[in-house]
Amino acid sequence: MPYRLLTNATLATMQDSTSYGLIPSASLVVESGNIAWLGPDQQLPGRFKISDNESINCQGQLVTPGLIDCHTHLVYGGNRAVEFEMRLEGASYQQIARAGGGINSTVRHTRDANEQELFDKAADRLHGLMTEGVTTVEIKSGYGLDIENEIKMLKVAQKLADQNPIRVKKTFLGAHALPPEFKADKDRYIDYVCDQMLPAVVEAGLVDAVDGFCEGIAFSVEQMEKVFDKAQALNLPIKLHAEQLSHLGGAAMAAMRGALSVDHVEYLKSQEARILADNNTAAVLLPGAFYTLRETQLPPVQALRRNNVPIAIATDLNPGSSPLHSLLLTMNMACTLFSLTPVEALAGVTINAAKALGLDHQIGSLEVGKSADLVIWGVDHPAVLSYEIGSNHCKSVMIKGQWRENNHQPILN
Ligand code: DI6
Ligand code: FE
Repeated sequence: MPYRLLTNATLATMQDSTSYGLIPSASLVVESGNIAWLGPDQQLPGRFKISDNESINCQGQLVTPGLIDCHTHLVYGGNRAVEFEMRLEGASYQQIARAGGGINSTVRHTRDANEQELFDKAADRLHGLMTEGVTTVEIKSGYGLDIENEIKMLKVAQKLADQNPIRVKKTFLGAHALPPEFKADKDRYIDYVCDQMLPAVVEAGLVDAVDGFCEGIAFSVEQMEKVFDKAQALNLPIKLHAEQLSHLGGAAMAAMRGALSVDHVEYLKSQEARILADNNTAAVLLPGAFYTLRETQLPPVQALRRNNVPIAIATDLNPGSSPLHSLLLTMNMACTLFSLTPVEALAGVTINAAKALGLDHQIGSLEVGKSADLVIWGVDHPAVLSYEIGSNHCKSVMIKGQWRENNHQPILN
């Protein structure tokens, strides 16, 4: 069977998150959608040199794993530009939320939109990410907040996956905000999430993981525990928006239950980093939300590093706290705002993002046996990806061994 062959590449293999794992003048062989061999050009085994193989000379350009945006809310109706104006006039994110705006304003617009309208807008956002070399994206529900509308959102996410050359992970975020029809009764809503919504979306086959928003303006640690009890009884992995605006202890609770990730974590205490490490829980940093909300509390990056917690970064693409549509810009922001190194930023959107989705056996690094999801970049060093602001050097993208046409098929030679 013919192979696909890349030669003369600068591979950033990202096999561990502490170095690029650079191999200059390297070859990479793709067979049946997976990486069959990689290493220095001179060591390429003779059996891969046969003439009917597709062979591409990368001319020294950088090749990385496909990028992974492991935390987005990219299916939603309307936008929150007016709230952006309100915040600039002095209102806080929490004040706007308490006055019925915020997440609930997007819930109204999402409930009003039909599936096609949601799909068309979300497809535009997704295509924007894809042009930057994103080959895997996580998409959360959480703006429907009832069975019909959460299913509508998750179906849109599924349709995006079916109609685009991208891997999509769908996360149920029913415990995102209290919808107005539940008045002030958060406990009653959590019972509805556990007893009715979650079983219904799982029955529809639309859920890969379960998330929640553990915060003063959302749900308590105890309420999230109820949701996780139910999720884990259904054998679903869990993750949590935790310690974003204040410290409630949700991150430690989720980690002790083996959560894939805890996300935001600006207010995580340094001593809690160990709990994440002990449970193999990734910390997903979201500099877009930090920036948009003009947060000043930095996540405890030193403690995360010291404890070898996998650090991922993501856009958090959403209409309220992070209208950020670029994963490359997110890498730059993670470096400048959170002092991540460019190695950590690239690991944050490859191997560690794969860990945050429970997919690191399959994607996230250039490694024999993993899916051939990769990007050819017109740069000579991987740090350029984090260093430049607003550029996009993505030249060609391969997913599951296939060149993605709208990301240009490389010229054969
Ligand atoms: N934290 C976030 O960053 C998003 N959800 C959450 O729980 C924000 C969602 C929004 O403001 O619409
Ligand atoms: Fe989020």
